[in-house]
Amino acid sequence: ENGIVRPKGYQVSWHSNPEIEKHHFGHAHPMKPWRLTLAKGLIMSYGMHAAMDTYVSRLATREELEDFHSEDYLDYLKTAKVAMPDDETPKDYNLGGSDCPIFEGLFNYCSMYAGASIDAARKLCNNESDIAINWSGGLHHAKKAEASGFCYVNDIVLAILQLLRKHPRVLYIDIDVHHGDGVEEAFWSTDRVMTLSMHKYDGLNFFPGTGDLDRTGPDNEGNPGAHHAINVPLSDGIDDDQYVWLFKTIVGKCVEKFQPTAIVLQCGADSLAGDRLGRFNVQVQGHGACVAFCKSLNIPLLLVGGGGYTPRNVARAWAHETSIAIGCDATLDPIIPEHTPYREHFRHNTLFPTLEQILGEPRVNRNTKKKVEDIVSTITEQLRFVNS
Ligand code: ZLS
Ligand code: CA
Ligand code: ZN
Repeated sequence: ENGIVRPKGYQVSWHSNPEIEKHHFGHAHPMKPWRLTLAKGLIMSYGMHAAMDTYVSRLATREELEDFHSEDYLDYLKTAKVAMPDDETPKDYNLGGSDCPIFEGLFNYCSMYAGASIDAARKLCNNESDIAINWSGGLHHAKKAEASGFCYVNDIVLAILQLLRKHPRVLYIDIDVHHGDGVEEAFWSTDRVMTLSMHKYDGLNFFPGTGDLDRTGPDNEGNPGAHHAINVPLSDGIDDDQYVWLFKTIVGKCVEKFQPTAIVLQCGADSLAGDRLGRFNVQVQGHGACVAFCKSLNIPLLLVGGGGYTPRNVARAWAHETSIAIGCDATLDPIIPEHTPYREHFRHNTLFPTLEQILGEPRVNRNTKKKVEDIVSTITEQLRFVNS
Protein backbone atom coordinates (compact mmCIF):
# COMPACT_ATOMS: atom_id res chain seq x y z
CA GLU A 1 0.00 0.00 0.00
CA ASN A 2 1.36 3.41 -0.95
CA GLY A 3 4.77 1.82 -1.52
CA ILE A 4 5.61 1.80 2.18
CA VAL A 5 8.45 -0.57 2.91
CA ARG A 6 9.94 -1.59 6.21
CA PRO A 7 13.42 -0.08 6.46
CA LYS A 8 16.04 -2.78 7.01
CA GLY A 9 17.60 -2.97 10.45
CA TYR A 10 15.42 -0.19 11.83
CA GLN A 11 12.57 -1.13 14.14
CA VAL A 12 9.58 0.93 15.12
CA SER A 13 7.07 -0.58 17.56
CA TRP A 14 3.52 0.71 17.82
CA HIS A 15 1.57 0.04 21.01
CA SER A 16 -2.19 0.60 21.01
CA ASN A 17 -5.46 -0.96 22.07
CA PRO A 18 -8.87 -0.19 20.59
CA GLU A 19 -10.44 -0.63 24.06
CA ILE A 20 -8.78 2.62 25.19
CA GLU A 21 -10.56 4.60 22.49
CA LYS A 22 -14.01 3.55 23.73
CA HIS A 23 -13.83 5.45 27.02
CA HIS A 24 -15.72 8.71 27.50
CA PHE A 25 -14.85 11.52 29.89
CA GLY A 26 -18.33 12.96 29.44
CA HIS A 27 -20.16 14.88 26.78
CA ALA A 28 -18.61 18.36 27.09
CA HIS A 29 -15.15 17.23 28.19
CA PRO A 30 -12.34 18.29 25.84
CA MET A 31 -10.41 15.00 26.21
CA LYS A 32 -11.79 12.62 23.60
CA PRO A 33 -10.12 9.20 23.49
CA TRP A 34 -11.91 8.82 20.16
CA ARG A 35 -9.20 11.05 18.60
CA LEU A 36 -7.01 7.93 18.83
CA THR A 37 -9.45 6.09 16.53
CA LEU A 38 -9.18 8.93 14.03
CA ALA A 39 -5.36 8.89 14.22
CA LYS A 40 -5.18 5.12 13.90
CA GLY A 41 -7.50 5.17 10.89
CA LEU A 42 -5.25 7.68 9.16
CA ILE A 43 -2.05 5.80 10.04
CA MET A 44 -3.55 2.58 8.69
CA SER A 45 -5.04 4.11 5.55
CA TYR A 46 -1.49 5.08 4.60
CA GLY A 47 -0.43 1.48 5.25
CA MET A 48 2.06 2.49 7.91
CA HIS A 49 1.15 -0.40 10.23
CA ALA A 50 2.87 -2.72 7.76
CA ALA A 51 6.18 -0.96 8.43
CA MET A 52 6.02 -1.30 12.23
CA ASP A 53 5.89 -4.03 14.85
CA THR A 54 2.35 -3.60 16.12
CA TYR A 55 1.30 -4.66 19.61
CA VAL A 56 -2.10 -4.69 21.26
CA SER A 57 -1.25 -3.27 24.64
CA ARG A 58 -2.13 -5.00 27.89
CA LEU A 59 -3.21 -3.72 31.28
CA ALA A 60 -0.39 -2.55 33.54
CA THR A 61 -0.27 -4.73 36.64
CA ARG A 62 -0.95 -3.40 40.11
CA GLU A 63 2.73 -3.89 40.93
CA GLU A 64 3.80 -1.86 37.91
CA LEU A 65 1.47 0.99 38.85
CA GLU A 66 2.88 0.94 42.39
CA ASP A 67 6.33 1.75 40.98
CA PHE A 68 5.14 5.36 41.17
CA HIS A 69 1.63 5.62 42.61
CA SER A 70 0.63 5.18 46.24
CA GLU A 71 -1.39 2.13 47.26
CA ASP A 72 -4.22 4.16 48.77
CA TYR A 73 -4.58 6.25 45.62
CA LEU A 74 -4.69 3.16 43.41
CA ASP A 75 -7.27 1.53 45.73
CA TYR A 76 -9.45 4.61 45.48
CA LEU A 77 -9.01 4.88 41.70
CA LYS A 78 -10.01 1.25 41.27
CA THR A 79 -13.11 1.32 43.44
CA ALA A 80 -14.34 4.90 43.02
CA LYS A 81 -18.03 5.03 42.13
CA VAL A 82 -18.77 6.63 38.79
CA ALA A 83 -19.30 10.29 39.59
CA MET A 84 -19.67 12.57 36.68
CA PRO A 85 -19.29 16.10 37.95
CA ASP A 86 -22.42 17.77 39.21
CA ASP A 87 -20.37 20.71 40.36
CA GLU A 88 -16.85 21.92 39.67
CA THR A 89 -15.42 20.73 42.97
CA PRO A 90 -13.07 17.74 42.89
CA LYS A 91 -13.09 15.41 45.88
CA ASP A 92 -10.53 12.95 47.27
CA TYR A 93 -7.30 12.75 45.33
CA ASN A 94 -8.60 15.54 43.06
CA LEU A 95 -10.98 13.03 41.47
CA GLY A 96 -14.59 13.58 40.46
CA GLY A 97 -14.36 17.25 39.56
CA SER A 98 -14.93 18.46 36.02
CA ASP A 99 -11.29 18.09 34.88
CA CYS A 100 -10.87 14.54 36.21
CA PRO A 101 -14.32 12.89 36.27
CA ILE A 102 -14.78 9.32 37.48
CA PHE A 103 -16.21 7.69 34.36
CA GLU A 104 -17.19 4.13 33.47
CA GLY A 105 -14.13 1.89 33.10
CA LEU A 106 -11.70 4.53 34.43
CA PHE A 107 -9.29 2.08 36.04
CA ASN A 108 -9.12 -0.06 32.91
CA TYR A 109 -8.50 3.02 30.81
CA CYS A 110 -5.60 4.05 33.07
CA SER A 111 -4.12 0.55 33.29
CA MET A 112 -4.27 0.20 29.53
CA TYR A 113 -2.51 3.41 28.52
CA ALA A 114 0.06 2.79 31.23
CA GLY A 115 0.60 -0.81 30.08
CA ALA A 116 1.30 0.46 26.58
CA SER A 117 3.96 2.95 27.71
CA ILE A 118 5.63 0.36 29.96
CA ASP A 119 5.72 -2.18 27.12
CA ALA A 120 7.08 0.45 24.74
CA ALA A 121 9.87 1.32 27.21
CA ARG A 122 10.77 -2.37 27.59
CA LYS A 123 11.09 -2.74 23.80
CA LEU A 124 13.71 0.01 23.91
CA CYS A 125 15.49 -1.54 26.92
CA ASN A 126 15.76 -4.89 25.16
CA ASN A 127 17.00 -3.30 21.96
CA GLU A 128 13.97 -4.74 20.24
CA SER A 129 13.06 -1.38 18.79
CA ASP A 130 14.75 1.92 17.96
CA ILE A 131 11.59 3.99 18.29
CA ALA A 132 8.57 2.87 20.33
CA ILE A 133 5.23 4.67 20.03
CA ASN A 134 2.22 4.95 22.36
CA TRP A 135 -0.12 7.70 21.20
CA SER A 136 -2.58 6.87 24.02
CA GLY A 137 -0.03 7.83 26.69
CA GLY A 138 1.69 11.07 27.60
CA LEU A 139 -0.47 11.93 30.61
CA HIS A 140 2.10 14.16 32.24
CA HIS A 141 0.12 15.87 35.07
CA ALA A 142 -0.68 12.81 37.24
CA LYS A 143 1.02 12.78 40.64
CA LYS A 144 1.97 9.97 43.01
CA ALA A 145 -1.34 10.24 44.86
CA GLU A 146 -3.38 12.73 42.86
CA ALA A 147 -5.18 13.08 39.56
CA SER A 148 -4.68 16.36 37.71
CA GLY A 149 -5.59 17.93 34.37
CA PHE A 150 -7.28 14.93 32.67
CA CYS A 151 -4.41 12.65 33.89
CA TYR A 152 -4.91 9.91 36.49
CA VAL A 153 -1.88 7.62 36.16
CA ASN A 154 1.47 8.96 34.99
CA ASP A 155 2.47 6.53 32.24
CA ILE A 156 5.51 8.68 31.39
CA VAL A 157 6.98 8.37 34.88
CA LEU A 158 6.31 4.62 34.79
CA ALA A 159 8.01 4.31 31.38
CA ILE A 160 11.03 6.35 32.48
CA LEU A 161 11.38 4.15 35.58
CA GLN A 162 11.55 1.15 33.22
CA LEU A 163 14.18 2.87 31.06
CA LEU A 164 16.26 3.69 34.15
CA ARG A 165 16.71 -0.05 34.78
CA LYS A 166 18.96 -0.18 31.72
CA HIS A 167 19.78 3.41 30.91
CA PRO A 168 22.02 5.62 33.04
CA ARG A 169 20.47 8.89 31.79
CA VAL A 170 17.05 9.67 30.31
CA LEU A 171 16.10 12.99 28.69
CA TYR A 172 12.38 13.80 28.88
CA ILE A 173 11.09 16.38 26.38
CA ASP A 174 7.52 17.71 26.45
CA ILE A 175 5.98 19.70 23.56
CA ASP A 176 2.42 19.67 24.91
CA VAL A 177 1.13 23.27 25.31
CA HIS A 178 0.86 22.61 29.06
CA HIS A 179 3.75 22.34 31.53
CA GLY A 180 4.84 18.73 32.20
CA ASP A 181 4.67 19.25 35.95
CA GLY A 182 4.01 15.65 37.06
CA VAL A 183 7.07 14.24 35.31
CA GLU A 184 9.25 17.16 36.42
CA GLU A 185 8.24 16.71 40.05
CA ALA A 186 8.66 12.91 40.02
CA PHE A 187 12.33 13.26 39.02
CA TRP A 188 13.04 16.43 41.03
CA SER A 189 15.71 14.66 43.10
CA THR A 190 17.71 12.66 40.61
CA ASP A 191 20.40 13.63 38.13
CA ARG A 192 19.61 10.59 36.00
CA VAL A 193 16.59 12.27 34.41
CA MET A 194 16.60 15.70 32.81
CA THR A 195 13.15 17.14 32.08
CA LEU A 196 12.52 19.81 29.44
CA SER A 197 9.06 21.26 28.85
CA MET A 198 7.99 23.91 26.36
CA HIS A 199 4.60 25.40 27.22
CA LYS A 200 2.39 28.40 27.41
CA TYR A 201 3.11 30.21 30.64
CA ASP A 202 1.12 33.10 31.98
CA GLY A 203 1.50 32.87 35.73
CA LEU A 204 -1.54 31.25 37.28
CA ASN A 205 -3.75 32.15 34.31
CA PHE A 206 -2.89 29.05 32.30
CA PHE A 207 -3.00 25.51 33.64
CA PRO A 208 -1.16 24.19 35.66
CA GLY A 209 0.43 27.55 36.55
CA THR A 210 4.00 26.25 36.93
CA GLY A 211 6.96 26.10 34.56
CA ASP A 212 8.60 29.50 34.88
CA LEU A 213 12.01 29.89 33.23
CA ASP A 214 13.71 30.09 36.62
CA ARG A 215 12.34 26.76 37.80
CA THR A 216 15.25 24.34 37.37
CA GLY A 217 14.73 22.09 40.39
CA PRO A 218 15.17 22.52 44.14
CA ASP A 219 18.80 23.46 44.71
CA ASN A 220 18.82 22.65 48.41
CA GLU A 221 22.14 21.36 49.52
CA GLY A 222 23.09 17.96 48.20
CA ASN A 223 20.15 17.51 45.84
CA PRO A 224 21.67 15.81 42.78
CA GLY A 225 18.51 16.70 40.81
CA ALA A 226 19.13 20.43 41.08
CA HIS A 227 19.41 22.17 37.69
CA HIS A 228 17.97 19.14 35.84
CA ALA A 229 14.55 20.67 35.14
CA ILE A 230 14.48 22.98 32.14
CA ASN A 231 11.44 25.13 31.35
CA VAL A 232 10.63 27.12 28.23
CA PRO A 233 7.71 29.48 29.01
CA LEU A 234 6.05 30.87 25.88
CA SER A 235 3.31 33.32 24.99
CA ASP A 236 0.33 32.99 22.64
CA GLY A 237 0.79 32.61 18.90
CA ILE A 238 4.30 31.18 18.61
CA ASP A 239 4.94 30.02 15.01
CA ASP A 240 6.82 27.09 13.46
CA ASP A 241 10.02 29.07 12.83
CA GLN A 242 10.44 30.23 16.42
CA TYR A 243 9.20 26.99 17.95
CA VAL A 244 11.41 24.67 15.91
CA TRP A 245 14.43 26.96 16.32
CA LEU A 246 13.95 26.95 20.10
CA PHE A 247 13.42 23.20 20.16
CA LYS A 248 16.53 22.33 18.15
CA THR A 249 18.74 24.85 19.93
CA ILE A 250 17.71 23.87 23.45
CA VAL A 251 17.42 20.12 22.90
CA GLY A 252 20.79 20.22 21.13
CA LYS A 253 22.39 21.88 24.16
CA CYS A 254 20.70 19.51 26.63
CA VAL A 255 21.87 16.46 24.69
CA GLU A 256 25.41 17.82 24.45
CA LYS A 257 25.59 18.52 28.18
CA PHE A 258 23.58 15.65 29.64
CA GLN A 259 24.49 12.89 27.15
CA PRO A 260 21.23 10.97 27.51
CA THR A 261 21.19 7.28 26.58
CA ALA A 262 17.42 7.31 25.97
CA ILE A 263 14.89 10.03 25.10
CA VAL A 264 11.17 10.22 25.87
CA LEU A 265 9.28 12.76 23.74
CA GLN A 266 5.77 13.73 24.82
CA CYS A 267 4.08 14.89 21.61
CA GLY A 268 0.99 16.64 23.03
CA ALA A 269 -0.85 17.96 19.97
CA ASP A 270 -2.52 20.84 21.81
CA SER A 271 0.49 22.97 20.84
CA LEU A 272 -0.91 22.97 17.28
CA ALA A 273 -2.72 25.95 15.77
CA GLY A 274 -6.49 25.64 16.05
CA ASP A 275 -6.46 23.52 19.20
CA ARG A 276 -9.55 23.91 21.39
CA LEU A 277 -7.45 24.57 24.50
CA GLY A 278 -4.07 25.62 23.05
CA ARG A 279 -2.89 29.08 22.06
CA PHE A 280 -0.01 28.50 19.64
CA ASN A 281 0.35 28.75 15.84
CA VAL A 282 2.51 25.64 15.50
CA GLN A 283 1.67 23.57 12.41
CA VAL A 284 1.88 19.85 11.71
CA GLN A 285 5.20 20.48 9.92
CA GLY A 286 6.82 22.24 12.89
CA HIS A 287 5.46 19.76 15.42
CA GLY A 288 6.83 16.94 13.27
CA ALA A 289 10.20 18.67 12.86
CA CYS A 290 10.66 18.23 16.64
CA VAL A 291 10.16 14.48 16.27
CA ALA A 292 12.50 14.37 13.25
CA PHE A 293 15.19 16.20 15.20
CA CYS A 294 14.98 13.68 18.07
CA LYS A 295 15.13 10.80 15.63
CA SER A 296 18.24 12.28 13.99
CA LEU A 297 20.10 12.02 17.31
CA ASN A 298 20.13 8.21 16.98
CA ILE A 299 19.29 7.62 20.63
CA PRO A 300 16.55 5.10 21.60
CA LEU A 301 13.34 7.11 21.45
CA LEU A 302 9.95 6.68 23.11
CA LEU A 303 7.13 8.72 21.56
CA VAL A 304 3.98 9.26 23.60
CA GLY A 305 0.88 11.36 22.91
CA GLY A 306 -0.63 13.75 25.44
CA GLY A 307 -3.03 16.63 24.97
CA GLY A 308 -4.73 17.51 21.70
CA TYR A 309 -8.33 18.72 21.65
CA THR A 310 -9.14 19.24 17.99
CA PRO A 311 -9.24 15.58 16.92
CA ARG A 312 -8.63 16.13 13.18
CA ASN A 313 -5.38 17.98 13.90
CA VAL A 314 -4.29 15.44 16.50
CA ALA A 315 -4.75 12.68 13.92
CA ARG A 316 -2.78 14.62 11.29
CA ALA A 317 0.14 15.29 13.63
CA TRP A 318 0.44 11.78 15.02
CA ALA A 319 0.07 10.18 11.59
CA HIS A 320 2.78 12.49 10.18
CA GLU A 321 5.00 11.76 13.19
CA THR A 322 4.50 8.02 12.79
CA SER A 323 5.69 8.40 9.19
CA ILE A 324 8.76 10.29 10.41
CA ALA A 325 9.53 7.50 12.89
CA ILE A 326 9.28 4.91 10.12
CA GLY A 327 11.18 7.11 7.68
CA CYS A 328 8.50 7.29 4.99
CA ASP A 329 7.50 10.94 5.47
CA ALA A 330 9.25 12.15 2.34
CA THR A 331 7.29 9.82 0.08
CA LEU A 332 3.90 10.10 1.77
CA ASP A 333 1.13 11.67 -0.34
CA PRO A 334 -0.08 14.69 1.67
CA ILE A 335 -3.58 14.17 0.28
CA ILE A 336 -5.49 12.10 2.83
CA PRO A 337 -6.31 8.74 1.18
CA GLU A 338 -9.86 8.35 -0.17
CA HIS A 339 -10.53 5.25 1.93
CA THR A 340 -9.52 6.87 5.27
CA PRO A 341 -12.22 6.19 7.88
CA TYR A 342 -14.13 9.34 8.93
CA ARG A 343 -12.41 11.23 6.10
CA GLU A 344 -15.14 13.90 6.24
CA HIS A 345 -13.93 14.84 9.77
CA PHE A 346 -10.72 16.28 8.34
CA ARG A 347 -12.49 19.20 6.58
CA HIS A 348 -9.48 19.80 4.34
CA ASN A 349 -8.13 16.79 2.49
CA THR A 350 -4.46 17.44 3.25
CA LEU A 351 -2.15 16.39 6.11
CA PHE A 352 -0.76 19.94 6.11
CA PRO A 353 -3.51 22.56 6.13
CA THR A 354 -2.37 26.19 5.99
CA LEU A 355 -2.84 28.50 8.98
CA GLU A 356 -5.64 30.22 7.06
CA GLN A 357 -7.39 26.87 6.52
CA ILE A 358 -7.02 26.01 10.22
CA LEU A 359 -7.85 29.31 11.84
CA GLY A 360 -9.38 31.68 9.34
CA GLU A 361 -7.26 34.37 10.91
CA PRO A 362 -3.96 33.46 12.63
CA ARG A 363 -3.49 34.33 16.30
CA VAL A 364 -1.18 37.28 16.97
CA ASN A 365 2.34 36.08 17.84
CA ARG A 366 3.17 37.56 21.26
CA ASN A 367 6.70 36.09 21.32
CA THR A 368 9.29 38.68 20.35
CA LYS A 369 12.62 37.75 18.79
CA LYS A 370 14.37 39.18 21.84
CA LYS A 371 12.31 37.15 24.28
CA VAL A 372 12.99 33.92 22.42
CA GLU A 373 16.74 34.66 22.31
CA ASP A 374 16.77 35.57 26.00
CA ILE A 375 15.22 32.20 26.84
CA VAL A 376 18.08 30.46 25.04
CA SER A 377 20.77 32.48 26.80
CA THR A 378 19.21 31.89 30.22
CA ILE A 379 18.99 28.14 29.60
CA THR A 380 22.56 28.09 28.28
CA GLU A 381 23.61 29.61 31.63
CA GLN A 382 21.51 27.10 33.58
CA LEU A 383 23.11 24.17 31.75
CA ARG A 384 26.56 25.25 32.94
CA PHE A 385 25.59 23.63 36.26
CA VAL A 386 24.97 20.25 34.62
CA ASN A 387 27.81 17.80 34.25
CA SER A 388 27.37 14.48 32.57
O1 ZLS B 1 -1.69 18.75 29.43
O2 ZLS B 1 -7.67 25.12 34.06
C1 ZLS B 1 -8.01 24.11 34.65
C2 ZLS B 1 -8.60 24.15 36.05
C3 ZLS B 1 -9.80 24.79 36.29
C4 ZLS B 1 -10.51 25.55 35.23
C5 ZLS B 1 -11.46 24.65 34.46
N1 ZLS B 1 -12.44 24.07 35.38
C6 ZLS B 1 -13.34 23.20 34.60
C7 ZLS B 1 -11.78 23.29 36.45
C8 ZLS B 1 -10.79 24.17 37.23
C9 ZLS B 1 -8.59 25.32 36.85
N2 ZLS B 1 -7.87 22.91 34.09
C10 ZLS B 1 -7.38 22.72 32.75
C11 ZLS B 1 -6.75 21.35 32.63
C12 ZLS B 1 -5.99 21.19 31.35
C13 ZLS B 1 -5.39 19.81 31.27
C14 ZLS B 1 -4.49 19.62 30.07
C15 ZLS B 1 -4.01 18.19 29.98
C16 ZLS B 1 -2.81 17.99 29.04
O3 ZLS B 1 -3.12 18.40 27.75
C17 ZLS B 1 -2.35 16.52 29.03
C18 ZLS B 1 -3.39 15.55 28.63
C19 ZLS B 1 -8.48 22.91 31.79
N3 ZLS B 1 -8.39 23.65 30.69
C20 ZLS B 1 -9.59 23.55 30.06
C21 ZLS B 1 -10.41 22.79 30.84
N4 ZLS B 1 -9.68 22.39 31.90
C22 ZLS B 1 -11.78 22.44 30.56
C23 ZLS B 1 -12.43 22.99 29.48
C24 ZLS B 1 -13.78 22.65 29.21
C25 ZLS B 1 -14.43 21.77 30.05
C26 ZLS B 1 -15.81 21.18 30.00
C27 ZLS B 1 -15.55 19.85 30.72
C28 ZLS B 1 -14.79 20.44 31.86
C29 ZLS B 1 -15.88 21.41 32.35
C30 ZLS B 1 -16.56 21.91 31.08
C31 ZLS B 1 -13.80 21.29 31.12
C32 ZLS B 1 -12.47 21.58 31.39
CA1 CA C 1 4.96 21.09 27.55
ZN1 ZN D 1 -1.88 19.82 27.21
